[in-house]
Amino acid sequence: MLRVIKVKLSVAIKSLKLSRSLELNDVLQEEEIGRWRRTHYSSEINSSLEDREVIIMGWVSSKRDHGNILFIIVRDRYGEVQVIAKKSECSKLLFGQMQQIKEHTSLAIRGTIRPQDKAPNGFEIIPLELKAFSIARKAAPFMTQNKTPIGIDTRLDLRAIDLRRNVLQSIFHIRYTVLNASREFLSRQGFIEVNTPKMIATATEGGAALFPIFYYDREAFLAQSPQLYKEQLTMAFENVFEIGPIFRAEPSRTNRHLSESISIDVEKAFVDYNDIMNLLERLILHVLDSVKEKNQNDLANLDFQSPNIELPFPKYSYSDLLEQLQEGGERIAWGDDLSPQTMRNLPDERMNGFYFITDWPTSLKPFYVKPKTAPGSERVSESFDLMYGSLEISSGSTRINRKDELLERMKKQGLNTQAFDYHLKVFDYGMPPHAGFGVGLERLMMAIAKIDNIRDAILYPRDIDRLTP
Ligand code: AMO
Repeated sequence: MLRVIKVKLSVAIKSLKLSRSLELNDVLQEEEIGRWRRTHYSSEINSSLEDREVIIMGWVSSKRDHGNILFIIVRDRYGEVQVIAKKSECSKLLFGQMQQIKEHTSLAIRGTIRPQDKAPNGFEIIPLELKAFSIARKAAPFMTQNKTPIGIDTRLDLRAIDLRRNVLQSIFHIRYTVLNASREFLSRQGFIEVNTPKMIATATEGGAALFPIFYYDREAFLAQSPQLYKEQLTMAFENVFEIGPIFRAEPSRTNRHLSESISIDVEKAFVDYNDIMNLLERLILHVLDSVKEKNQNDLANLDFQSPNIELPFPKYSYSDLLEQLQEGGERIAWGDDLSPQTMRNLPDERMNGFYFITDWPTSLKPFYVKPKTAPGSERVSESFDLMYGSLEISSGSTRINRKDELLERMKKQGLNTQAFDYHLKVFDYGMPPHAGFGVGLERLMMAIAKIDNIRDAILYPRDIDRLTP
């Protein structure tokens, strides 16, 4: 009891001392931006600005208090800058305000530039005036600098703050390059970008993984892929691509599945799956080259060398891989799917890079995938998966372009063909031979930026347990 009273008394004395040393208007207050504007980003602070006055804006990413000297690191979108406040150099008011700043506070600092070898960029700011826009109310459960912080769920609960971390900044800068490079490559190859409906009437990739929604008085679904629309669009535009969301009601909790993901979907007329594998590997090469060119610092931040690749990628047929696996002791039969666990047992060193698995059993592929046409070979399809180690990055195929064949395949898979009337009817008007693929953007990011959990390759992941933030 006595101890409790002592502690309470010392807290009261401390706060009395603090309130005495801080006059009322010394207390750090939140202010409006008013007429203040940033004059320089952190990355723009260099020797040409020595002794000049600047205004920087950003967030406090760390603070060190040595009594008479305070070091504050301010982060903006391009990096960090050090602000140093010495009691002997600052007004009493400013030093007092600087003392009260907490990590994550958003603020502006007006100050002069001075060289400092130990500071980021070799310069630091001597503050003259401070404006706090939004004072951090709490200490965040993780630091901006941490590379391997606490559990992913705690981070995801405060995702916008988590995204200030250097590692994630780098991942999403790389992702932006991947998106731009994909658009650039496909546009140059004569593809046009399209946007297809995301509220749809029928499943495309098998019924199990659908999200049903209310569509006025009818049932509808969130699109599992733009598959049928991109195929139809080859009738009008020949070469199309779409970068958009796909929705999969995945019941499993894995590090490689999301309920909402972004796919890079491509469809091309008058070609088959061999041409499309060639296009896909050139797309991957262009994306990797762009990342190496534009994101050197980000890759260094992630401590990762992007894979060096050579074209063409190795191709292994499903049947050959199966044989290898069986020889290695796997109990697996022709027609079984190749799970990531099974794939990890492949003896081949080459499996550590990109490679194709081709010619899958027709029974394992969706109804639109074209079986081989040589007599007796229909149980094998003109299809492929692009793999990176044991991770599937993309799948694609030649598609069926004749209505009667498509109807037959749908019936074999037990689909209600009437529900697909809207799709089947266009096949009466000259559907060209065509082929295409879909790349999972987040899966590709896992390969390019060595991300272990797919949730870190997307800003706000959706999975069976998470619908917020
Ligand atoms: P598939 O169903 O294989 O094929 O999907 C294509 C690619 O999308 C990614 N992907 C996923 N990524 C994260 N979480 C998921 N739940 C998820 N599901 C799929 C994978 C996968 O390789 N219409 C065909 C493509 C085509 O033939 O054009 C399709 O959707 O990287």
